[in-house]
Amino acid sequence: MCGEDQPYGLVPDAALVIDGDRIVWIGPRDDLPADRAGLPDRSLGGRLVTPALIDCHTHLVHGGNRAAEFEMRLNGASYEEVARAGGGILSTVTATRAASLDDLVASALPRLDAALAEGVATVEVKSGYGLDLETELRMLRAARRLGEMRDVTVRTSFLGAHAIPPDYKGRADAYLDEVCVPALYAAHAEGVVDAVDGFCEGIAFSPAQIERLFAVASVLGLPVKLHAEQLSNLGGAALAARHGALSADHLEYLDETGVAAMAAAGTVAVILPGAYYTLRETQAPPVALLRQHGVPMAVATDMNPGSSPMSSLLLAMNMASTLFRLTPEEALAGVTRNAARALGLADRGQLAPGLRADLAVWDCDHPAELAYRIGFNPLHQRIVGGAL
Ligand code: DI6
Ligand code: FE
Repeated sequence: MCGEDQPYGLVPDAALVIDGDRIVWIGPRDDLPADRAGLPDRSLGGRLVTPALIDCHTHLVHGGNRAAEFEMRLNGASYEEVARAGGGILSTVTATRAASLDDLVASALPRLDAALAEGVATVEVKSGYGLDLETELRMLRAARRLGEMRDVTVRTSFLGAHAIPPDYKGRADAYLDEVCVPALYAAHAEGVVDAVDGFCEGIAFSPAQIERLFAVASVLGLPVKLHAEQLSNLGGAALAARHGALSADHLEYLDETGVAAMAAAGTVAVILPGAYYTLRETQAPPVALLRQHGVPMAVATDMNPGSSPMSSLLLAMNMASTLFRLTPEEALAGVTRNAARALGLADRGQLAPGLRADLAVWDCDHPAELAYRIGFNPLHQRIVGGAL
């Protein structure tokens, strides 16, 4: 079992007591309090148990796919060139606008199931491929519907500030005022949004525009997070930190000023090696600086049709270790404890009394195996809210 203190918080020959959907006791089996000893018990066969995994950054609801753009890039075009040519995010916008709620749910379900099969029990899903009020809402409703169809907690982030739609080309401020902000109000009124996200980048929204969006989030009492410093350094992470952001995500071009601002604000660094890998980025996020400043690091898939068509969180752990030099222990904390924090969820991500009994049971001898293997899924079973 993986609890808190030791490396990985590993407790050999452990017992864990669950009451309802909560963990009520965890420790060495020999220390099990006498009043617990008589409870009906179930052996997990000496297997490794961790908190169920949390994928804290995905775009798993979207229409269509971008295999054709993948081919373009292999023929020499860069991600930014594809985006400027009207491809990229905007081609997914076209496909998503054309998709019904049922279509969006049906196409996302196999991707969600792939995540669950790897022990995921909490997943964040973003809007951001609608860029009009109706489609942004439809994406968020689809995400919520997925959460009703499966044993998983779905957290939704409003990402209306993901790209500028063609009819607002060159008029990002007008898009924010006329579409994005009204859509956010509508999503909030409908109760389908847990956080507000944005893409702060030369090909998307400026820091000043993100700041305006975050001011609205603050009025609505919604926490914020930000795609920051993915392709260039605009100071997005420091901006996010100033607004008390739950997380700043990507961060390849983050500098030490940004790292320090995140550390001071307690903002989680979500690193997304799938996008780094897919875009063949060469600048890695400043992991050593993040570590040195004590910024908690989370790891996620960024599961999206363009820059990270990857549904495997276990693979993201491996890539975070091999490409970014996270230790396997950091990678595991990145998909459990720190991922929970990146979503503002204090009730999960660790094995401790009082927390949700969301567990993953693995056919592994040691937790390092989770980040070590490539393309192999050692999950034995998921236990979600105490239920097998
Ligand atoms: N950065 C990303 O990596 C994704 N969104 C973003 O802001 C990419 C989305 C896409 O290419 O469809
Ligand atoms: Fe993303």
